[in-house]
Amino acid sequence: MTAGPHLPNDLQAQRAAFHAELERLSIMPLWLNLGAAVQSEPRVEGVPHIWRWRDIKPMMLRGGDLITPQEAERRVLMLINPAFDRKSARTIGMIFGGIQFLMPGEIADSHRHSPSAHRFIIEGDGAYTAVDGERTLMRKGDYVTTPAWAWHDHGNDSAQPMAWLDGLDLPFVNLLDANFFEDYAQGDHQRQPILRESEDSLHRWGRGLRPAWQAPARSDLSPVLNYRWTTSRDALHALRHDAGSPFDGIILEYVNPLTGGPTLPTLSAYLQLLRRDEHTQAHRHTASTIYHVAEGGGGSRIGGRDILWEEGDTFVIPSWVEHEHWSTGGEAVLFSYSDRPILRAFGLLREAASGRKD
Ligand code: GTQ
Ligand code: FE2
Repeated sequence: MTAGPHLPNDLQAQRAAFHAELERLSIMPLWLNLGAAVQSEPRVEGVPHIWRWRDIKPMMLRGGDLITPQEAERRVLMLINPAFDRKSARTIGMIFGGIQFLMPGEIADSHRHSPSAHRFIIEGDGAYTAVDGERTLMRKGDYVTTPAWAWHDHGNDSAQPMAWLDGLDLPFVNLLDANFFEDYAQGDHQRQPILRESEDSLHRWGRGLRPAWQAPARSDLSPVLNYRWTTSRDALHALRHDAGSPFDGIILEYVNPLTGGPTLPTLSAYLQLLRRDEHTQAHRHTASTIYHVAEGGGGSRIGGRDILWEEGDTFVIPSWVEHEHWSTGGEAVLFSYSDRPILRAFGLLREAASGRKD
């Protein structure tokens, strides 16, 4: 396998010539790059990282003065893993995270694309997102879905800046060379018409009852537009006396009510409560995760390094890196999302508790 110095000189020379000729034919011998094909476990390029809200917030306000959403298409501060190409639109694994913000009175025009998106509201109260003819007013802590190829636009009719964490499956879609985009703009119309009452999708599909006269448009996407913070948080606290997961505490997955599965084909999202003095056990899995601190503070030991976080911070845990979480000085609530459905669909999901003995 290796062309070591113990080889006769003529064989070494013949191999080198052979490899050079192959390369001119765009052919590589597997034995020169065996690691590209087989690895005893993932060699993960992305690194654990935290983006702090105290760094992001002032940049967001400056960005608000410097560029309009129209010029930007979407005014988003992309969170790019330090180990990745600046132009990769990749935060970790097969997922992207970015901070989008709208100043009072601003709108972001309608468009649609083949990547799937969802959002978790960080700050502000009352900007809207419209998706496929329904508009929802967003509040801090809401979780909003934007399925692939759905028309969507955002607008801030409130008096405060509005910021949210965007999650998209951009690295996956780009890897598959399947990224399509379309502008809605039709003459003077930069925004799609609103065809349904606010909360329509919630009443129709999100209450444990469904309209018996109507079949859902499709079942592989959640028909619920906005999973309200008050509802999610109430559910979390209602279950607070359960043992929960040893690795995640009380953790709830946002689900597609039609299937019980993830809200989007490529993204799963969670809300988790770390109770006072809770310290979870370490584990690792092949799903890559982006965390956002919704409430409180604490820390995570990720690959042996402690990252301390507080409300508004966003951090990532790469595939197959051991991690554990704890709350500090009270309770903490973490929102997170991962590429788990992709791994699961292809039989690539692995999970293992840490071998650590306490
Ligand atoms: O809000 O429509 O962060 O299309 C990246 C691409 C947000 C959006 C992003 C997008 C959007
Ligand atoms: Fe979009």
